Amino acid sequence: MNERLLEFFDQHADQFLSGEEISRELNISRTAVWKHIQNLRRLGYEFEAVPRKGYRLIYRPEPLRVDNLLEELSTTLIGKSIHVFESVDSTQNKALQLVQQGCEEGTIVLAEEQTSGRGRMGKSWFSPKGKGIWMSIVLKPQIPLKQTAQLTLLTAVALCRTLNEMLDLEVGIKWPNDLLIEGKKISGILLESSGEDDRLNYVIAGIGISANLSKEDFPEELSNIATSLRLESGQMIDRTLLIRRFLEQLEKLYFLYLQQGFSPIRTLWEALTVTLHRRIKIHTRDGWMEGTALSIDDAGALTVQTDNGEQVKLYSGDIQL
Ligand code: BT5
Repeated sequence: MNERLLEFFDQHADQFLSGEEISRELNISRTAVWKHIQNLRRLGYEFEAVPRKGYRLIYRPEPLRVDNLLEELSTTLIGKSIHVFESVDSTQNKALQLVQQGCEEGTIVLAEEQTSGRGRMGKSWFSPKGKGIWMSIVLKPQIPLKQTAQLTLLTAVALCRTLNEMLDLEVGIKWPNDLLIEGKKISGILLESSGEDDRLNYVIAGIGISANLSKEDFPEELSNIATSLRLESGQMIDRTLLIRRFLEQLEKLYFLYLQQGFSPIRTLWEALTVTLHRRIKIHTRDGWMEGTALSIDDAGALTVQTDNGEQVKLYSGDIQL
């Protein structure tokens, strides 16, 4: 029925169709029409509904095109194996299962929807169907455990550069793991890793990008603090193309990192961050702290000068700009 309904909208592109017209065409009740529209909304379709005019289809989610991605992707390591799911609890969990089965470095998990997407420290990540990029990448660099945080910054630089190149937007990095446009969050990065004897075994880099969410898609609590690339750029985002460009950029920087260490990544990060050389308020494990963000060090830690002149190094925290 969903397909017949979509076909009917296709035959009348950009036009309003009244509930009555639809119910006649598909031979179903008006209530059934409303239910099917609601169903399609849950699948990521958007309709404008105007009293006495009816419904107009305004957004049709483009499914992630893995064949296309694999065909065009020019990387040699990242994306060698790509797993795509319609719906998962979290791509991080799927990636962990693959790691436990011995998957190769560069394996990727993508999902159209996450039902329990997560952020750091028990926070949740909103991941509606067909609207964003919800992705996990398995990396296995031979580095000491204490350098793992560098990979968060590397991933943020790769994504920020990709977005700045593809879209006419000013995307900045907020330490340690957020990408912002005009102060609103469009992407978050979550690193989950395991190691032993001070060496890293693997890291699963989780990347959430709010690509094509509309204003109505965001729940109330996110409406003032989050935004999407579509809302900011005024254009639909080709998610498959964005993923490809990002993976290519990520691999370039990852190879640079493996050859030359963190120093070149740190320089790139410093040029893209909105955190340094300004006053910040930061929520840490020990409570709130205020001061001036001075620099990041080689481990990716942030040095903050507090108001009593003391310099404090932070390894994690949530900054309020
Ligand atoms: C993050 O955590 O920003 C890391 C988010 C990582 C998500 C990806 S999606 C693929 C992979 N699978 C997963 O299960 N997770 C990863 P944090 O810094 O703790 O920020 C979480 C906060 O971001 C929330 O408390 C909200 O305020 C905000 N937020 C949640 N969903 C959002 C969205 N879709 N767009 C923008 N902001 C959002």
